[in-house]
Amino acid sequence: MAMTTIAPVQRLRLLRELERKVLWLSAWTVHYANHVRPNRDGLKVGGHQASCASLATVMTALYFSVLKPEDRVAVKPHASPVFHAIQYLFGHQTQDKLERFRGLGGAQSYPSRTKDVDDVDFSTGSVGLGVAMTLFSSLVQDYVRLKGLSDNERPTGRMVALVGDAELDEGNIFEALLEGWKHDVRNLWWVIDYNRQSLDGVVNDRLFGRIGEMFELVGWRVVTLKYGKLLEAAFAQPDGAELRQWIDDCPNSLYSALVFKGGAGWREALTRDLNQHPGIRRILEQHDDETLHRLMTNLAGHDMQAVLDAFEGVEDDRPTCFIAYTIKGQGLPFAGHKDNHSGLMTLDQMASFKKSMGIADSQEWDRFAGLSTPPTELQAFIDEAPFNREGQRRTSAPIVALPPGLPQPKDRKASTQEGFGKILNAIAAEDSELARRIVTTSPDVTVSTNLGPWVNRRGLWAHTEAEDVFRELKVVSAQLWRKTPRGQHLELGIAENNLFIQLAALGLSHQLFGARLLPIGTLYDPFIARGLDALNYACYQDARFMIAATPSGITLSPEGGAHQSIHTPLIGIGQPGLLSYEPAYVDELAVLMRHGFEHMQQDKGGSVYLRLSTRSLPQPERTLSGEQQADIVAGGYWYAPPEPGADVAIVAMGAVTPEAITAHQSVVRDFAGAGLLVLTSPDRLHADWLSAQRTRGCTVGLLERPQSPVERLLAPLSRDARLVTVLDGHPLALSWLGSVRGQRVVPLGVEAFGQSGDIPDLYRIYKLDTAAIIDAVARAIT
Ligand SMILES: Cc1ncc(C[n+]2csc(CCOP(=O)(O)OP(=O)(O)O)c2C)c(N)n1
Ligand SMILES: [Mg+2]
Repeated sequence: MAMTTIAPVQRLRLLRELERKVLWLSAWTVHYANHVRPNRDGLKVGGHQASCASLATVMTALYFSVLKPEDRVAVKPHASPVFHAIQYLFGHQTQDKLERFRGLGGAQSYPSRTKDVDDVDFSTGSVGLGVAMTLFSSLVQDYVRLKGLSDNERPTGRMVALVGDAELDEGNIFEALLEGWKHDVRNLWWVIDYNRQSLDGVVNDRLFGRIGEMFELVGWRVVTLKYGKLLEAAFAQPDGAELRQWIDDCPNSLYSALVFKGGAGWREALTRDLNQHPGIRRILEQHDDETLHRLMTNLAGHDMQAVLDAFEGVEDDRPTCFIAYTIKGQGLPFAGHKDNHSGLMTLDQMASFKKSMGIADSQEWDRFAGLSTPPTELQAFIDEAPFNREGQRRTSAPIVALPPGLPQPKDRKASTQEGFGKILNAIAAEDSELARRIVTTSPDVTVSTNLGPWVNRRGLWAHTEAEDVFRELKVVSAQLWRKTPRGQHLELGIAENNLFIQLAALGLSHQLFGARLLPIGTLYDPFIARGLDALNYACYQDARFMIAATPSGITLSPEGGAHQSIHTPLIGIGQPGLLSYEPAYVDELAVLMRHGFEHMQQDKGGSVYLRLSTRSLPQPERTLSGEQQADIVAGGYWYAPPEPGADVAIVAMGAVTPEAITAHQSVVRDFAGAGLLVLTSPDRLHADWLSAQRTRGCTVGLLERPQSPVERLLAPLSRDARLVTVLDGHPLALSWLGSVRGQRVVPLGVEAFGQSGDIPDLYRIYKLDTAAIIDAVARAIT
């Protein structure tokens, strides 16, 4: 489409008009949901009119003029209505969905990639995470470009975060900043909405005095948008410097309170403090209360020209932090009041606001009502917005073909963690599409989670080449840490939040940058909890990745209680978007990793969690049939099938399987026909069981009643058979099995913090050893 150039003055006028409309639509959307739409349950619907107002200028400037199609944006959660209003003006959002804001099927409370229809790049909601997401996405953009995996004809995009000032209290932002600095991150814009207010109150002044310095410390450019053009002009008047000083010194809380009080309040305060300066007296005389209020609230974050100048002044790829001084609720009746965070305009306030916006009844959703520019001119300007020039911005990428099976190490004894390292090492040795698309990352536990061999072959990723100094100096080491733009491992510092956000960004590369990646992250299983919100965030956005969490459970023994994971199997079951497996043997792991790579690429797939162990187990001598492989993927198989109608079975998962095997050998002497069931995924079994129940619910009366894998597995046992379940993790992960057919369960597992010890001691005191399993069988029977 031919781009018409528009005169700066005209552009400014049109943007100011649109800013008004964006402010109106966002406030109206929230108002409609709370006061106009019928309320059936008496709950406050909410929405954040004040938090929206503070970003109306910045977002109008960005979306209608500054952003390019290749840019990707994380919008602070509470500016969701502003985002939806802008998309509505673009024609990407419907009135119907705005009317249902925060209602079922309506525009989402916080921008959502998966639930909103209007081109959300990054979901937000849990403050801080969306901000870091832009940083890690920028690294991913460079990763795929430097490898030629994306369309390199396209310009590099800027990753933009619109950040609430209180978000900077979240530690994960600073973890990300440090990591970004280490990796020489570029093309990153963080625009801080410095409205000096958070949820409960006023943001700490002392903290913000330091924020700019923190960014500069890690190489960022800091652009402060403090005073708008009106105030700048006043400062140029005689004694104007006094006025500047007064505002500079004004504590956040006083400034906010005066914003709320308005012209009379400003006059009183300025008269009290600065009346001795003739220049100030003149300024006060020249302004009535209304214009004085406009002057004193003319912060640069609400001054369209100042905002445009700031954004357009940055042309290089250096990460830039814009600190935009704004006012929470700017332009709304409760501007500045510290309680306005979740405050809503009253009916009266809305009526006068509506009037001031020039909007008549029933014109509330009109795209151009109340504006003085002809609609055709505004529409033409909107249509020309560079952001939409290429239409659909979300990309897609073909699926990476997988071999029928992954390489299988043939050790007689091995742990699943070793197996994981060897499988990846064998993949790394191949020149395959699979090998090219895998990218690994780890928070300083690359070697101790067995990723070392993969990294040795495939190299560390960096923007520029850097030799391994140890190698150059001929110091012998098993690890070859050569950094290159071709490298396929992103080494992170120890911060599990960063790991999961990095995985989220890598795992969305097909939709963000048109390049399919198969990301694998490794960490110690207990530290999933450390990054759990970020993991949840990654899954919420439907990012696709694999995590190998190892070591796990009390089986890591000598490492002690601080490193033992107990409830991670429950996280595996409870976390949507994450399919979790805990294989006992390496051949199972190879099947599951292949399935994982497939699952990660399917439309209705998701991410994969492998809970692995460092315990070396004798490996079964077997070649898995197709049926066995399918069972392993479905969640479990009979290691020793029961006789039909058997009264007892042992059910084991993961590292404790050898104890279950020995116990089973003993149990069958007394209970001929007792079975041993090995589970690989209670998560999958449980989900498929519930889903089958739901399907049956709506097909009652049909002859064919679908049975889920767990129902089929337990079917050979007698109705009142006893199950002894055992895993190195919380017993609840398997105890639900009793509900499937009403069979009684004696669940073994770990319920308390662990301690150092060797496996025999720990399995004994936590009752996971052979004797405990036999004993549990005896108890189950009596
Ligand atoms: C991790 C997390 N903790 C708490 C919240 C609840 N919460 C939402 S917004 C907010 C403060 C927002 O202040 P700020 O970032 O300054 O945004 P503003 O509304 O002022 O634009 C809080 C505490 C959240 N969304 N996420
Ligand atoms: Mg704030």
